[in-house]
Amino acid sequence: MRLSLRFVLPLLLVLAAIAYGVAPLVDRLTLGWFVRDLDMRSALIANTIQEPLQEQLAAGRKAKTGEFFNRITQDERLFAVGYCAAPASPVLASRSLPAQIRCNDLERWQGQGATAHLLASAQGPLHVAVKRMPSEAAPEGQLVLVHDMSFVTRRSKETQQYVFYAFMALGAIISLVTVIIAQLSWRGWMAGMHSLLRGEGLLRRPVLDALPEFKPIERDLQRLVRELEATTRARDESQITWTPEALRTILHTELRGEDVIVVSNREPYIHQRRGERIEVQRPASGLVTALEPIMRACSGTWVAHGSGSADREVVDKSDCVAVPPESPAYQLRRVWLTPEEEAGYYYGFANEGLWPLCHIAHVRPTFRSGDWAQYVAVNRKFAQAVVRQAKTKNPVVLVQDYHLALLPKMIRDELPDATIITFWHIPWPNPESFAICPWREDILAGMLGSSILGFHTQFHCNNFVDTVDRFLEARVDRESFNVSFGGKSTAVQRYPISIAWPPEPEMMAQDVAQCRTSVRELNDLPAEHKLGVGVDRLDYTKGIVERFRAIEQLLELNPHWIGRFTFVQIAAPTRSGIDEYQHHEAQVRAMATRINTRFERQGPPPIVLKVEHHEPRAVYAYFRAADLCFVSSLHDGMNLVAKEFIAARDDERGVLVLSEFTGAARELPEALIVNPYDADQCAAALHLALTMPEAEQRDRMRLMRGLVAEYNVFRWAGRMLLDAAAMRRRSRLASQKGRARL
Ligand code: ADQ
Repeated sequence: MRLSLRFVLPLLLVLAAIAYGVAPLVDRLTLGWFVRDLDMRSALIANTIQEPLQEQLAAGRKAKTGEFFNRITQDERLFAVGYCAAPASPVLASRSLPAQIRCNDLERWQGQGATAHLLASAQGPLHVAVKRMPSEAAPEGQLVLVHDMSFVTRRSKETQQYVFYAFMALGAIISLVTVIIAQLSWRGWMAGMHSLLRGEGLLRRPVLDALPEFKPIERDLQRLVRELEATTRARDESQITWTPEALRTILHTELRGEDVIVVSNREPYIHQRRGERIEVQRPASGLVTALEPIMRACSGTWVAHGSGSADREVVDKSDCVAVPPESPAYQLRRVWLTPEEEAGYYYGFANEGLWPLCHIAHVRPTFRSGDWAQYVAVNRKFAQAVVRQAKTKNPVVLVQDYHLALLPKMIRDELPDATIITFWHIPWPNPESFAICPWREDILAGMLGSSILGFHTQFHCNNFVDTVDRFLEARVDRESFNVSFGGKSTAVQRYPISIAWPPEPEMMAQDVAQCRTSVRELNDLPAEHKLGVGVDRLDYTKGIVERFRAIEQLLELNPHWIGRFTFVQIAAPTRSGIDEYQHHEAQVRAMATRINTRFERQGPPPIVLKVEHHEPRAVYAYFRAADLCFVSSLHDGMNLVAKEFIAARDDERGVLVLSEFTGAARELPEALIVNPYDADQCAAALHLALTMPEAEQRDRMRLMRGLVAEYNVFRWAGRMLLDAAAMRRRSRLASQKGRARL
């Protein structure tokens, strides 16, 4: 638009100037034509009246001649007529003959050129023509015919106007045509650039389509591009250092200009009211760390539940707020939930139903139809928000977790061309366990609205595919791990999540020796006291009870450690509105008290339980201060705490004791892998950890650090985006082939 104005306005101005410049030229030209016309007219009149006039003159009827002249000047154009018998005689004329015309001065009207015949008068310009009219009585007789030329001035004005309007119309037409051509070629150029960037530029060229002789060249070029692409990708992926920058590059090269939307229950920024002030909180979450670089790079939209007390105060009229607050880069679109919706959807169906169902942690899932109804309604609310936020008909939508299982299908129904990547952060159980869900088919169908469905481990992918095979009329391809259902295909893939690497410098600011000292002082422990840590949400799936049982067993089997070893359990309160979580917290507290009471006589307590949220920096200080970290989840999709502990140990010391039922155990065989239900085995692993030589600690830690560095969270997000981009390219190619066949 701006471009058009920049072009059109100057063009119109230039044309207007030309129109004004051209007008006098046109005037001069038309004047010449009119003078010639009037000359001819005068000659015609002279010829016509010659005979009657000479008769009257011969008869000597001068008065009658005057009347005759007056009569013929009634003609609209003929202004006056006069007759000179000789240069010295008086003029015999109609009443209107201007006084400047005298018989002794007639030569002045007989010169060459248009202006020689012009006479200015009060009535306007007059044209004077002198015609010879000899007779026997007056051989020098001359007839003067004066025509009114004011109509020339009127016409000249009209002509000027017409010329001006004609140029303006011409300018408008030229501008319009130019703007249309410019727009079309700009769009075509942009489309060409986009398709080139997507590696299909050569396919879209209508010229190549139209000329069959170019087909073989086109095919060769396509093959070359594909080969280049494949080798570059293979090389890139093995050589890529996965950083936020690498993620941005992928977005710019593979998904340039695409509309990217993230949807999760939890929001990346929470606005809380603290008296007069509004505070912005950033939940400590691996998910936010992984997805924020994507959002920043593509200025996308993140749709999430607005849960902060001041969230409504900062949004605009479409419920959006630009974040991060310090340098806004993308939109956070908040979805509002009523207390009933939150109770049914979040606490009810998601956390009392799906969470225990998928974790198989021996807590019975509770399924209520009221909760299910809220779950469906809230998923629909999120879907509507996504559809409303979509800027194109084929956005890339990243759906997060078990709160939004129905969302993929709901989005697919509205935006059939969207690329929907769903990531399931928790485990997927075997078909027998999943079968107890009364709405199992709806959940599966909802998830199969995804283009790509991701789990942390191959084991969870297998379980999901088995479950679909058991309960839906779907075609399952076990070689490619593709599920076809309802005419759409879903790729089921493994994308192990991780943490940001390297960790933020702020986390490592205090050196390990300082951390060891300060953490021990803070907990009243002697300087050389052995320290173990556990960091979890206070959730029954994390195996905190089993962990304490293992510590008790350690002290029972190796009393040497009583008073010499303390385990600090940092437990963030979570979902405390749910009965099961309240019972669990009470059980954990009671157990810590019982074990501490049992071993209290001999120095510091074996367990320090801190039921509170800690800032990431404080959590890292504990990781760096500890001799071991114990992760004893009964079932865990991945478990990021294990990876954070490894990241925190740049001194290459410390031992990780890790439950075999975590996704992390499949990637970290150098940890001491345990069955958390086997207290003896866990106690033995704790003893091994506390006595492990430093060299062995270093060897194990080095290997694990290498792995976490390489398979970090940016790789997790990047792999999904690369697969989505490839899927989009394939489907575009397929639709072009389809068109070509038609
Ligand atoms: P979670 O069940 O929440 O995540 P986890 O992967 O261990 O489990 O992540 C917990 C995060 O919270 C870690 O970053 C940890 O540092 C932090 N945290 C825990 N307790 C804390 C405390 N007291 N104070 C401060 N921070 C604390 C779900 C799945 C996992 C999966 C992740 C990511 O259950 O299996 O690994 O999603 O997909």
